[in-house]
Amino acid sequence: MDRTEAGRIFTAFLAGLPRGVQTRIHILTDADADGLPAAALLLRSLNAAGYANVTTEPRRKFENAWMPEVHARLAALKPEALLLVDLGARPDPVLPGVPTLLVDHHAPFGTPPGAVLLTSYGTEPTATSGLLALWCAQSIAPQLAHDLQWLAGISLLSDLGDKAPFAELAESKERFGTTALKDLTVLLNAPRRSAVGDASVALDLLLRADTPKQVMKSTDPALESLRAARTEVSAALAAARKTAPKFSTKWKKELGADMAMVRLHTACQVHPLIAQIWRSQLKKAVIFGVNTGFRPGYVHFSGRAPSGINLLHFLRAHTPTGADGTFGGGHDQASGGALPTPVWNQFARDMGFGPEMQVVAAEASQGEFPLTPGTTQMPQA
Ligand SMILES: [Mn+2]
Repeated sequence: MDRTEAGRIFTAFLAGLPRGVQTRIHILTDADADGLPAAALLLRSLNAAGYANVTTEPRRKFENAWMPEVHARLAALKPEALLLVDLGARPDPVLPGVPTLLVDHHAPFGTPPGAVLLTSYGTEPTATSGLLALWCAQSIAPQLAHDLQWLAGISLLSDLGDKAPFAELAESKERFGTTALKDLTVLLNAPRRSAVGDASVALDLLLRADTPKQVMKSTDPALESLRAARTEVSAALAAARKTAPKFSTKWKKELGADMAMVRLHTACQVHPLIAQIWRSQLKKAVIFGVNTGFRPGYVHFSGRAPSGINLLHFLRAHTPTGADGTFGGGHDQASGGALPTPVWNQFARDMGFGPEMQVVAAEASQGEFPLTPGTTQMPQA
């Protein structure tokens, strides 16, 4: 997958749309600082190329692109084409009969029937969704893609870090300023990690922003909202960092490493950050952030593995009965899942952990679970 190939797939998909530039296109994207700039690049370049009816929204807390309640919300918008961005790829249908393009870089489980998968998975280095979106944008609106090149830089910083092996990151830093790019990346990632977990403010900001410096200097109230989310997440992270990991050697032979788990209880999505922080200290172990307070009735966990250890394959080989199709998604060295509490308890035992990783009913049902005003609570199934 490269720029030419991405542009070819994207323009071929657009050429097949039922009503040309009048087609109602909806973009559902991941809520992180890869998915958000990717969606902004796609929507703004489509607009610049004459597509007048394009809308977008970020995935909400707990959501993935294969939940019936998500499909119902998407269907209510009556889209004539659907773009799923940075959300993984699974073989199950999304909106049957609606032309669907998936733009993604995670290890796919499959492709929905009739959908087109534009993925960088399998190409090294692996382009982020934001970089794929830049390549798509370049194929239909080159001037705008040039002006908004920094959106791809943010996606690279967010998913691959400062050393991302893509010339596009160096170009972003050179043209738009390293500090502003980094500061904005941190802020864009905050809302989806907050207890409410709604990143629409961050996405809206990217739909009107010209440059990262202009955004960081602005008095836009959206920026204040991102800063408040950042403060909330920092506090949750500081609390979670106080807990020490527990270890299991049970799967050392098959996995190639010891396993460690750090347990935390917060409505904020900081379990991936905890895994990342401990990874740098436990260089030879697979480390999981295990969050018992993220979603009522569930345990969410996020793992990081040393290079050479394929955590994704290990998890897929040990998928427990009762897991949904998101278990073992992500990347070879960054994978995890969400399990109903009883399924988690069995899984934690199977992984060789004792009572310290068991979640009892009373604890599972307590905790802080604020809901976004105007949204409905997710089903507990
Ligand atoms: Mn991504």
